[in-house]
Amino acid sequence: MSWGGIIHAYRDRLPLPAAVQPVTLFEGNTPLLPAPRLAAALKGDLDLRLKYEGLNPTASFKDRGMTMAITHAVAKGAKVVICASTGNTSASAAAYAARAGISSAVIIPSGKIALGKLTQALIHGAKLLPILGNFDDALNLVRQMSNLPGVEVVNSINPVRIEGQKTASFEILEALEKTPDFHFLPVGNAGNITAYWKGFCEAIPKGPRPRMFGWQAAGAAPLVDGHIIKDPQTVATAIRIGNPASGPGALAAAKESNGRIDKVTDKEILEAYQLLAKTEGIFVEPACAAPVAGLKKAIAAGWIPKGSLVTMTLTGHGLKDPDTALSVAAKPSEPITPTVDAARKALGL
Ligand code: AN7
Repeated sequence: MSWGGIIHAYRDRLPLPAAVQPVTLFEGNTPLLPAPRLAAALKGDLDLRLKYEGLNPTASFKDRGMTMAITHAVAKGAKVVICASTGNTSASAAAYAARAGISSAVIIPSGKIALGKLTQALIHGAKLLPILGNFDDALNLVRQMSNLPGVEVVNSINPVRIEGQKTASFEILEALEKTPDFHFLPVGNAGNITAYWKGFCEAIPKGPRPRMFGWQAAGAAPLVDGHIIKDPQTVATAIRIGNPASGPGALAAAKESNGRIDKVTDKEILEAYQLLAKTEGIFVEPACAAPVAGLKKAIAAGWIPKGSLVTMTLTGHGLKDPDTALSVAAKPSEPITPTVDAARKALGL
């Protein structure tokens, strides 16, 4: 069967008006890659599989929820979709709105959006509104604008977003034909961990289900620290969020699954980011490295029994944030005259 997107694949498990035509870019159906070299580098005796969501149409997991949100918005007759975003939601909303022939407006924290995400929103024709504030301030503004006529909010406070994102859990279970012991993923506004847990609960009604391990950045870890963070800071701008809208869903997922929400430092995130790229050939944006760093911490702490099957979501592609990649990678050498001698000398061959 050819792939036609998550609504086509899972329509019977998604809430949709009967006759509606999906707005889709054929999102989903992302690979679940074995990662033995990364597992070994983390000193873990485990079977690690990476759900590479950076291979969605706009290069992040947001497309699963956005096909649902834009399909609903069009069915309701919305003319404009609006969202607050740390970048990926805005890129996805802009693309799916273009696909549907409606307009989009995105409210972003000024100066804190990765270059690729900003580029995507602009090329798809979104109205981009930077604010003097962070993501939490942007979401607060969007909530206050949600009753304007013809406007539909497509943040994950819109419950159909969560519905779309839960399909990643279905795909993991189908690919493995068994249940992972653990599932690791980053946590920002906490919609995705809420969605994965919903997906696992629906697909495995009687259990046992994966233990959910969600990871925040240490400078933006309200769910670990137990209070709102007024001025969240992290190199992982995607998860620079101090007051997550779906916080209760994340805490419930961790509690009900006997999992945990924990944090890792920016230093640990940047180390894990490079390790993943170098050991497995998989390039992600910094937020995705939070669960990689988290797995290292969990293995060292003895939380992962030998032989465990661990799945991990890599939420966005590395090309989203070239600036961070260039800031940590080795610099190219100076230009040479193109002779074998000069090339051998420069390359040490
Ligand atoms: C790559 O785009 O919040 O815990 O506005 O872009 O569901 O918020 C992005 C979040 C993880 C966290 N990884 O997911 C936005 C936004 C990447 C992300 C998260 C985001 P949630």
